[in-house]
Amino acid sequence: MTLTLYGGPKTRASMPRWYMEEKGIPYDLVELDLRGNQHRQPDYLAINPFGKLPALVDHSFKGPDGNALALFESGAILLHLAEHHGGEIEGAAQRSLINQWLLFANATLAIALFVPSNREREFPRLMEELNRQLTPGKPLVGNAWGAADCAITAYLAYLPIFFPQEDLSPYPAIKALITTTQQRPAYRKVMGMN
Ligand SMILES: N[C@@H](CCC(=O)N[C@@H](CS)C(=O)NCC(=O)O)C(=O)O
Repeated sequence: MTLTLYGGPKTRASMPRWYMEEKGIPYDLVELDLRGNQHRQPDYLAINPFGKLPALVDHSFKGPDGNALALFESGAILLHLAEHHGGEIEGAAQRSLINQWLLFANATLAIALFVPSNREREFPRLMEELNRQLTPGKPLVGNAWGAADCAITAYLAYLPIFFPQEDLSPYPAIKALITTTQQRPAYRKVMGMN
């Protein structure tokens, strides 16, 4: 298989895995047991020296050491998949916009959701604007569901899981997106909901 994803249940590996499932991109999945410290073993550190999940090995590219290209960071992995396997990128502007949403998801949205000191300050403001930006059924970039949708939606769909007490009724577009996402077969498969 050309692509090997290193992941584990309830990790950010679900983002690139969901993307590959939606796009019908074949991949091998290697699940590491975080509790068993498998992500800190030398064979995995050779792939991601920071010992974090996910990582992707793409055998169709060579890395700087001459071996198959190994990538870490879910956003970088998603952009690579979008560009080289998802057939998503039609030009420089589209690549930049996808990159913008991937960085927003991982560097801004994730922190507003999961870092408690930022949550109070940032959460309502970001949610209000995201609610305006999201139109049910309309991709964030381009004409088809893609990497930007995958990253933003993956975080939003964590809301009912991690913060079930949060009232999402002020954000109807986000609520609708979460509901339709939970019905997508690829999402259900990756999240173990079947
Ligand atoms: N910014 C990174 C975060 C990676 C990350 O923190 N992964 C967690 C799982 S979701 C992990 O590997 N934790 C184990 C550890 O840090 O020891 C990404 O998006 O890939």
